[in-house]
Amino acid sequence: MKILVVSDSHGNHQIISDLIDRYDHQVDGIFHCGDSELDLTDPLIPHLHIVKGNMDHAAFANQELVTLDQQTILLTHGHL
Ligand SMILES: [Mn+2]
Repeated sequence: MKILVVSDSHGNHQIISDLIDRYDHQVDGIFHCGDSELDLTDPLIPHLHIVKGNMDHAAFANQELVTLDQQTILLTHGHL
């Protein structure tokens, strides 16, 4: 299993878009650990497992459990 983990992009939409363009078809999942500052309606969202950070205003979940390849991953920002 290969995953890509990113966090705290703080409104840098371009870098998340670039990561998705480059890695979406090379990894089993892209995990954003919060503070993306993306909107819920952003077209990048369907490409991500994403949670809420302390600087996010969108109603992402505070944590998410994702099972891939029989491995369970806890996705959280960590501020809670
Ligand atoms: Mn933060």
